[in-house]
Amino acid sequence: MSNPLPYSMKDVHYDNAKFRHRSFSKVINQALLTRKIKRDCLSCSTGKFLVLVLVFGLGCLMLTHTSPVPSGSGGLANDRTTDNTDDGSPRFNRFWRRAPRLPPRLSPDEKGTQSGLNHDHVNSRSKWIARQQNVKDAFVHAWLGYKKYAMGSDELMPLSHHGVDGLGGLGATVVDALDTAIIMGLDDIVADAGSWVEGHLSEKISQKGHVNLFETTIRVVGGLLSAYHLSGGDGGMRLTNKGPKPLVYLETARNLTDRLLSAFTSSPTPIPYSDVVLRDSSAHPAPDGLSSTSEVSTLQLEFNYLSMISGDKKYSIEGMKVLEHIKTLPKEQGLVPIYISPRSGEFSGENIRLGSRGDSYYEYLLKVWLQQGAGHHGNFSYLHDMYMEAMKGVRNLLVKKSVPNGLVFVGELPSGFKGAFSPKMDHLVCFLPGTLALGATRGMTKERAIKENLLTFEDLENLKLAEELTHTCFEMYAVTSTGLAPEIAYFHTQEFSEDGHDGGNKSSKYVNDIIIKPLDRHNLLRPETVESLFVLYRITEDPKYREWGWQIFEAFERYTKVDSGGYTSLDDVTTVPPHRRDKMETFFLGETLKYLYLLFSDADLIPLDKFVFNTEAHPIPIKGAMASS
Ligand code: DMJ
Repeated sequence: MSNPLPYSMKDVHYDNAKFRHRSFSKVINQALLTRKIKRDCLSCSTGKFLVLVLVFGLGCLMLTHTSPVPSGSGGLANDRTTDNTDDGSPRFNRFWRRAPRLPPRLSPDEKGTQSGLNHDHVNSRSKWIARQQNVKDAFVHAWLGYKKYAMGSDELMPLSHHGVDGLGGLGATVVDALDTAIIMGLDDIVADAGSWVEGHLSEKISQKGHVNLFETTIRVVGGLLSAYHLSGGDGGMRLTNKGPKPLVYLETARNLTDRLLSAFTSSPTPIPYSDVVLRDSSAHPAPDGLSSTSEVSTLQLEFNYLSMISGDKKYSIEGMKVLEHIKTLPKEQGLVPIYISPRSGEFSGENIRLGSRGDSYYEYLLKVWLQQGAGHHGNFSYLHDMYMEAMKGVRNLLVKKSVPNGLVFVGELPSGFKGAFSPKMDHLVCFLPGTLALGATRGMTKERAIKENLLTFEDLENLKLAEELTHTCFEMYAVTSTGLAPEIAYFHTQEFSEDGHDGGNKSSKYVNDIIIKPLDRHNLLRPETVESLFVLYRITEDPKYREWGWQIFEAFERYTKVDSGGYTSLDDVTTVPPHRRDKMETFFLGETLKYLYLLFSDADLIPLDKFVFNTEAHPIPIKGAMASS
């Protein structure tokens, strides 16, 4: 049996006429032939001169030119070294056995990547540009449905063609969508939304009743502040010329936040009440007297930035008092109960989770610290300490693996540390991988952070957990019949299992790992998983996150798009076709489509080392970072 030729020998016979050697005799023959053909021309003295120059030039070329044969190329490289003199100049005898000019030699692996590198790069870039355009088209479709049937209402009911005020009646979809339209370069929508804000929002603010402090801050104040920055407000950047003057956004945000401040000033402790009546700037606690821990601690990015651009410190002072107060409260490994009392200032109950009412407490510990320049401005390091301690608590107390296939998930402690562990994970928890990755590298790529030796052991642990949890969050989509995640999933563990409640996609490897109970099967078009895919892609540069995002986007297109305009929530993601609810949440435009668009964009569009996204995906500049751009 003959041995196959080693790779280097096969490569010598590379057959490409472009690179083939022409012998010296061939060159002379060809010159004489040319001379014969051109005899007439030779009769003129210019012609003779040109032929002489040609022959002389060719001779010089043969003497001086060396083929760029890379080292390690077997026989050919040896030929070249023996042909060279000590000082590297070629000998005359190289004429007769000079190596053919070969293309650069590549190992089989390199061949796979490099030979098609540019081509693949161009192909892949145009693929993502096209997919990004699909997301933009989806946003336009969502906006046009809202504009046609619900302009000025908080949300669109896309099936019944109505608007509904589920958030107090401040036109929340307009403001939530505005900065997404700016980022996507959709000038017509920016003009529409901007002129609605200028013409109607202040009046609504002065007339409306009840609003929730947290929802109004993250969606409306946050949206206005981002629109202010992205339209050139504080001189940072200007992505649009459309809409009103940026000052309109700032003044509207101030008018609204001045009223929201009553939630702080009416409370006997630094913990604000949950609700505000806008028209008379009064505030009161929720019926049970309690505020959500995540709600009172998810106002500070917005209030700090408003203080910065307005020059009025009162917003920042009130907001930061909450975090300074929570710093003093007892915690177990940094984890906190999901309720807090504005009356006593203490946590209430023992329920611990990173889903609803707990989630963005952990997110803002990190992001407020990042916003303040990660310790470069003022003394905010206590926030980072609280964040790191809490993440250690998450790893120690809440992270487990499913059976049979070992998906890593974050469960809950509904009765506190001494009570039983529940393998329940809200879709809301899928914000966590993005936050963990951001916290580990502070927005730079993993490659650079590792090269510059910037990651501690704990950062690496958090990054690893981020990658594992992002996978789990993606599988919460892939395991269902529609390819869309349920609102809540349970994980099959040694202690917990429940038959007959799988996601419906029997070809998923994880169909027995993830349990979806009948009451948890709805999908509200939520953003958390695509948010984490975006952050993980920016940080790891692993294209799988983009592919997963595209798969999720396609499922939204297939099952939630409403022909007459808009997208709708679903009742049950495990059955096809899914029964549709009649509601398009504002965060579908404010967050879900924005994160998908950014997932498919270049990394210099809203870079993670210059902006933090508030919990509603409104980008806010990091203090001091814009100056270095
Ligand atoms: C959004 O309003 C915010 O992301 C909030 O922090 C959690 N819930 C929704 C989206 O799911």
